[in-house]
Formats: sequence, structure tokens, C-alpha cells
Amino acid sequence: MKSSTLRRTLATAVALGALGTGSLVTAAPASAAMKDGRADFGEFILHYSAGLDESWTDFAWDEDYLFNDRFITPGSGYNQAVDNNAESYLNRADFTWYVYTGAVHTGNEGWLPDYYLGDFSSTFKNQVSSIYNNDAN
Ligand SMILES: [Ca+2]
Ligand SMILES: [Ca+2]
Ligand SMILES: [Ca+2]
Repeated sequence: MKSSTLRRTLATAVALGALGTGSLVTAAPASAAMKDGRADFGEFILHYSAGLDESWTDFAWDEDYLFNDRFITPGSGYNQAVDNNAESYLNRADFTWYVYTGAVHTGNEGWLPDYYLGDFSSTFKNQVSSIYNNDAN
């Protein structure tokens, strides 16, 4: 009797353990993967054209150099380098993203508060060469 109760308890623990693992596996695809053509929470999106139009790509971390990043979604600008080529932006994060006209945080600096979106001003339109966020990533 006692041992059968123990077995049931163990079986329940195993089932819960399996459920826990399943939940983790299910949650994984929802986490932000950068440069995957999905505008995930926390990411910064750069579009080839104004008005959040045409091809774009998504960034989750700082990028010291945008010359080796390309617009990845279908549309005009697809597969072109992002460097000096973005005209609009979307901040999908609850923190500020910074943009720079030079590589490695040089040149003119612009800051885009949480959830901002819009077209770059003439200073930054087709000039952004690096990006940075202040969440220590
Ligand atoms: Ca993404
Ligand atoms: Ca890069
Ligand atoms: Ca530039």
C-alpha cells in the first residue's frame, strides 16, 4: 500500500517534470531571434524605405557595423546592405535604441525612445552605420 502510493507520487512527479520541459520547449520559439524577419519584442527594425515600407531586418543587439547586415524580408532593397541605406525605423523595445551615422557609435547620434517608430530625419536618412542599446547587451 505504502509503496504503491510512493509509485503514484513518483509517476506524478515525472509527469510534471515532462510538462515543465514541454513548456520550456514551447516557449523557445517565442524568444527573440535577431535577423529572422520577425519584429520581436526588444528588437530594433530598420527599413529600406520610408514609412516602414519595403524590405527590413531586425536587430536584438548592438551592431558596430551595418555594412555586413542586409535587409532580409521581401520587397525593394532585399539583400542590400543596411549601412547608409535605411530610411525608417521601429523600436519594438521598452528601452531606447541609439543610431549613429558612423561605425562603432561615431558621427551623429540619434536616440529613439521605447516603442518609437518613424522616418529618419535628413541627418540620418540613408546615413545610419551603427546602432546601440543601453540594456547592457
Ligand atoms: Ca526577430
Ligand atoms: Ca553587423
Ligand atoms: Ca554612415
